Amino acid sequence: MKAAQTKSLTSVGRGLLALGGIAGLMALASCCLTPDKTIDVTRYCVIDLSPGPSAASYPVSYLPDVPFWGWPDEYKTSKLVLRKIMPNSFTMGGHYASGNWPHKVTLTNPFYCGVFEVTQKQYELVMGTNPSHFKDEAKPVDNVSWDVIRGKSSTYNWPTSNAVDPDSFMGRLRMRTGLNFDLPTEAQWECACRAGTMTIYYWGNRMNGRYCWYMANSKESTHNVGQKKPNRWGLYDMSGNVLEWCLDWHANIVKDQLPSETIDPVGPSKGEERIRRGGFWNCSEDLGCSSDRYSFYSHFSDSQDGFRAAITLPRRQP
Ligand SMILES: [Ca+2]
Repeated sequence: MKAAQTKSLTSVGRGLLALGGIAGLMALASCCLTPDKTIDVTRYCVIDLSPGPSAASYPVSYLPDVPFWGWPDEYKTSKLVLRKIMPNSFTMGGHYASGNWPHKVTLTNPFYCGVFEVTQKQYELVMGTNPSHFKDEAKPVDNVSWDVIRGKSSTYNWPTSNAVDPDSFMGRLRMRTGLNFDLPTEAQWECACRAGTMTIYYWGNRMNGRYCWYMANSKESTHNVGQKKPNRWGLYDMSGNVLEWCLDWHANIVKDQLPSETIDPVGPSKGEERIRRGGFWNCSEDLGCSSDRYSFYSHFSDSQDGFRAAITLPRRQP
């Protein structure tokens, strides 16, 4: 597409220059500088965390696209970057699934999903602490519980309420950015993971170590985020590295009780364990697929457990 646009502009430019001199050059400049109205200038949301854990606010900015040379390291340490995902319908569940039967899900709100798992440096810049077992600033933060990320009071009991503890990771991000930060719902997570695919993994139907860190290539450790190939929407490590907490309570999905379509699912109203998704550094190859589900008590955590940030947007954008 970019090559085609360049060729077109070059052709237009030659024509304008043929008209002669400065007038032609000015027309060419105007042509080249006219913004493309199809570009979403807020496709990527960037939070500058460098003011640190005591900051009153974090600067928020937006980008229309990935930088030409890819995401610089600062987006894995001192900045947090999330990609916008538009409302859509997709088939959730399927292959190898531990009870995750295929079913149609429609998400009616756009949402931002973290391009990377939240790293240790990012966590430390927000919270001032680093609980991780595998230490490195660009590795995903691990050993974090659902309760630590959102708050452990029963007040913070998704989906009864979307409130979070003001002093939790999500609470601090909300207060310092004015944005509706939270974990993704399980449906948002799988939508982001699949990125429009219906295959077993988001890259195809067979395990491929170029896309994820798992038992066969992790050397029993997490790794810096963003080193493997991303999915079609540019999200990294959706399979492998650390498991990612989702908002939902866990419940078995009963095949015969599934509705024909679920709209904006938020999970069961109560449960004992919260959902985690996406496989991890020590999982076997069949556990890193797009539909596999894990769960754990919300106050527990170990070296498998990390997360990805999300922001659900209003249904209609101005
Ligand atoms: Ca992961």
